[in-house]
Amino acid sequence: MRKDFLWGGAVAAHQVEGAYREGGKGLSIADVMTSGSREKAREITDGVVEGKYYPNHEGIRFYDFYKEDIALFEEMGFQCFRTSIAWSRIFPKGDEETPNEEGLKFYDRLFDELRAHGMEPVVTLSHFEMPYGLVQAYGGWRNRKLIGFFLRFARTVMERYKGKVRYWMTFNEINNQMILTNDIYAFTNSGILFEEGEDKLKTVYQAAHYEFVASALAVKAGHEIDPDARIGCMVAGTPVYPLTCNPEDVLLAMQEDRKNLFFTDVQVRGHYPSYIKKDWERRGYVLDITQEDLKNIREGCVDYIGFSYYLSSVMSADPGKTRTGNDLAASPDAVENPYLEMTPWGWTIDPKGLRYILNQYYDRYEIPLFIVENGFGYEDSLEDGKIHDNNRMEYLGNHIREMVKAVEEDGVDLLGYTVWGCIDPVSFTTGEMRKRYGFIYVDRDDEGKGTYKRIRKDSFYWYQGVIRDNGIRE
Ligand code: BGP
Repeated sequence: MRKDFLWGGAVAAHQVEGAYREGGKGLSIADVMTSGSREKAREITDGVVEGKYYPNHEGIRFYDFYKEDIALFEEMGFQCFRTSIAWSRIFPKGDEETPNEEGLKFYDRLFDELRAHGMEPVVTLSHFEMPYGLVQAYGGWRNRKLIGFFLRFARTVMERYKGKVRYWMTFNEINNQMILTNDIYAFTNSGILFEEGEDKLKTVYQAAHYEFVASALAVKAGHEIDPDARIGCMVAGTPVYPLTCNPEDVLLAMQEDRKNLFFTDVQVRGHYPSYIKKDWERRGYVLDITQEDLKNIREGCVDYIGFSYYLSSVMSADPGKTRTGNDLAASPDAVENPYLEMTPWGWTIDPKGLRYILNQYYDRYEIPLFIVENGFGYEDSLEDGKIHDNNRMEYLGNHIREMVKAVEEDGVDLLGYTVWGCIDPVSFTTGEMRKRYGFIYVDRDDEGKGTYKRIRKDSFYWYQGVIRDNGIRE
């Protein structure tokens, strides 16, 4: 592992901060999503509706408790901490000309606190929490105007936190919106609410294009503002395997994989790959793409690839095979992997897939990588004030071993590893609290009841040791 390898944890503003109306904050898209469950999808409401329950409004009150939480992270030995800046704290509706000073001050305090405790902030600009005002007034990222609003936001925070924040990422899991089997991802990625009969794929391609331009402009601006800044993209890293060695399956898996790789291809290499141009041609799509856009994309390549890793998927060309029905698989053709177990939320557990994808990215792009999310969502139980989360330690341990092999045996250049939800956050896909990820338990349930007390789980002490040893090797 490199000497300056960054061990730490990750969250996103909307899943932990709460205080959704404090300090001049505007509504974000996460503020209009109700809670859901494994069985029932979260509902997107038209503004905040009386009588409905919105778990992100309170989060885990990180806005109030960040100092004591950071002290706990320090105790674990974190060298970095990944979070996002809630765009709607800085530009409450999204299209204002001047930023909200109170919002900026909150992140000054947060980043100062992290630095004072020896942690490098790793910051995502847009993590599923754009201002809801941009959805209402502009239709989200279906509108080109969003590029300007995003760039104003990016410049504002990059200038303000110059010297405090060195690691940035532009759009969280930008490739999620290709999952068209569930409309929620177009909303959380891009603030898009589909209309009846709309060609969803075309809309998503267009939104992604505007985001590519916005991301590239932010990378260019960030480098001008602070030559020391390292600015990455962020994708959901999902390896795609063929079910069999039947060439039909292999080809299908490759095509499916391109739905993910397309995003890194553009953001790392700075141009659209030919397979995407052919896809548009075949479908008769003529998108709003200017020569200047293409120039900006070319000039705004990212410095590193940040990615999340949770699961892998499998493709089969055989219509007789049962489809998973898992809405996280981008394709309705995804089938179950007979070799892998799943979490109670139906996510495959595949540590080797992490080594696989680290190598896949590094072979293809040869730029540094950063695992900015990996974690185990589980319903922990509290016994006599303790949480014995052995399965989390096993899950993370197995992934860390594969990560170390990718670096030390395969030669992948990896900047760091941050465990998702290092302190129990509100789940993104279901809005639940019971799907817990943390090393630190937060006393809050799915109805929002609880004391918000923080309790160290067994994994807290375990991760402390992993960081001390700089990995696991046996
Ligand atoms: C990723 C998101 C996170 C996060 C994580 C776990 O998709 O970037 O915001 O929450 O997945 O997902 P969930 O919370 O739904 O279990």
